[in-house]
Amino acid sequence: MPQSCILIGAPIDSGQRRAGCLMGPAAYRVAGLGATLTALGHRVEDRGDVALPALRPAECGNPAVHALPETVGWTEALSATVQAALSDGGFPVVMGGDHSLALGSVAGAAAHAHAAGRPLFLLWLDAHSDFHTPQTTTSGNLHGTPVAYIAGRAGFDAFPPFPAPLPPRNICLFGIRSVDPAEHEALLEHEIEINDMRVLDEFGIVVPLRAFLDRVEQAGGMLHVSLDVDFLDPSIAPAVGTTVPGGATFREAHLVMELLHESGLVTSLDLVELNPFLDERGRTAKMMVDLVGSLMGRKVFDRPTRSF
Ligand code: 4U7
Ligand code: MN
Ligand code: MN
Ligand code: MN
Repeated sequence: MPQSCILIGAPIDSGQRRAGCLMGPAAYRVAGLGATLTALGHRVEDRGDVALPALRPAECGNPAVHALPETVGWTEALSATVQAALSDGGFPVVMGGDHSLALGSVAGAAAHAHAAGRPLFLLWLDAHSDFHTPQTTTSGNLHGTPVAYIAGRAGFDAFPPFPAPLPPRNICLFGIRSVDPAEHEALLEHEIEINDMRVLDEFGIVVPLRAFLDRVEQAGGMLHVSLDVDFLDPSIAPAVGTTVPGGATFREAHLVMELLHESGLVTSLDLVELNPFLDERGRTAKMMVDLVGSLMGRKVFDRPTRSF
């Protein structure tokens, strides 16, 4: 089904300390994200880059935390932009920017879903669990915190209250292989679905992903997908600051996207953590654009008479 894709540039790099993620939106445009979607039959509207509002002082009690006022500002701005795109009947594609942008993008999706009376589900494709609070992070990098905010954990007083926090059961972490001790302890207390690489090695991509998608469908849910470049193995996606070996292969990643497309359930998308300064001749940006192509309907072979 053709969608009205709304591209939203989020040139955010306040969620971590390595410069470069702010070039992400430009790299996605250069790599042909819009043309890829148009070629698949979708309408595409590029709303340009979100602007950072005037900053207010902010405090969270942890002196290690980096750039809190900026990240709060981006959260407010992006939340409003994503909510508006959904209200316009669009399919928001947020071009990051580091993963702190998901504090805002998922807040916007949650506000929309709440107003529409539908439950929101979250698929988090990442090497990391991103389940720190501003108090537990030792790096101080807020790109490691969005899942905790979305799940309604305490400690985000500096941020706008998360609209309708997601029940942990509505959150699925997929591909993780780096979890800090404080995150691990907190995850044990929440019923978040955790498909770490150990699980995916044993069962493959299909069984755990279909099981989650079945739950989304049965609940009549909306589904936000947050794709961190480091979900992918660094050998196929080097342009990221936080590489972790043992990530998803080329075909595993495309299969995730193909299954998501066939489900027809995805309602919004983040592309995060691309650092074009670390790329090799644009290959990571192109890889990400190709994955969006699979998510939005590109097929290896289009079978007219049979669906999977
Ligand atoms: B990303 C980390 F310590 N957990 O808190 C931290 F390992 O958005 C990494 O998934 C966070 O890339 C990674 O800094 C955040 C670290
Ligand atoms: Mn992440
Ligand atoms: Mn990550
Ligand atoms: Mn990262």
